[in-house]
Amino acid sequence: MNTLSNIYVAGHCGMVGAAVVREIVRLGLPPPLTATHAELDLLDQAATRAFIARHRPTCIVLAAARVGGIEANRSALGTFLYENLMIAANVIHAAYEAGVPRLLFLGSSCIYPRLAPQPIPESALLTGPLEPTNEGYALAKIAGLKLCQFYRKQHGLLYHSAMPTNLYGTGDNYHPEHSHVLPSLIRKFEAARLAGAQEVTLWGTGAPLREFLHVDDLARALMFLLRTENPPDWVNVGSGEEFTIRQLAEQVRAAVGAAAELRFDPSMPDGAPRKLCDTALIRSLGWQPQITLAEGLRRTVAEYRAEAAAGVLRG
Ligand code: GFB
Repeated sequence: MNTLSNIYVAGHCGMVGAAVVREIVRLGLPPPLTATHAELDLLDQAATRAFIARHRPTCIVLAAARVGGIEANRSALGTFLYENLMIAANVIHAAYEAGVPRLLFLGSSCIYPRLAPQPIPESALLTGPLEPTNEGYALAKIAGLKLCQFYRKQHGLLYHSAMPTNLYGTGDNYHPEHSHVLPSLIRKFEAARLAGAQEVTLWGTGAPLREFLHVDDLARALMFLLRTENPPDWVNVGSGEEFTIRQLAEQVRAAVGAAAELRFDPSMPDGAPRKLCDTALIRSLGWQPQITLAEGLRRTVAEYRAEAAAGVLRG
């Protein structure tokens, strides 16, 4: 069976899901099956089972999730655990019951221990304590990854996972408190540029290191994995380039064309000291990132300005 003939993209309105839909179209594949949150609440097990049983997709990309940056996670650990656990359990189990032959589950590099060896290999999973600021999200993503791995073994279904590093790009969330660091810095520096502000306040110390991958590179990796005959149970996806938060802020400031000085608020959390993904495995399969941070920032700042001008910024 051609498992790419009827792909259900769960979470198609989100940054990752929308990028996957664009990649499916770019590849000339049949238009994917989608359902908005209003049409289908993935927290509702019965509705999720009924939808998947009715449509019987040949493949599911499970990109739907409750996501957010460090403050969103830290302030709602229970919500991030519950909602991501339910989404994973409902969709993965409904896929199994409907005999969906392939499913690709999206996790995150935060599933690895806070002090995992760097770069972090896939084998570091469950070898140490998690980063407290996103423990809820991480536990839910670990459970989803394991459910796919166990159903693959128990039922012979090709359910596998991808663990991306910090993502940014088209359709990102720019909420002042709940967004991830890169979109937050774009919003802060653009506001400073427009207001002629002399200073931008950032969280933490600026010392932690983060790796960033443009969401279009991730979408290419996901469709690459779906065309890989025997993919790993889980595989890291990253750019291999890391920067301190301070270095990132300097690059965002330059991309925006702001002049404001950086000020750091150490009362806000730093989170994990470093989260560089070891991507030797996916590279050995044949995937490579294509979008540098400089090019990605140039595109994303332009998209941010267009969305702000059109009044359609998310978050
Ligand atoms: O992307 P982020 O919010 O989350 O990055 P994580 C947080 C880092 O950026 C911390 C610093 O070191 C913050 O102190 N930072 C500086 C800021 N200024 C800001 C700001 O204005 N906004 C934000 N958000 N951060 C996330 C997990 O961890 O990684 C998610 O919480 C997910 O669940 C994601 O796994 C990939 O990178 O720390």
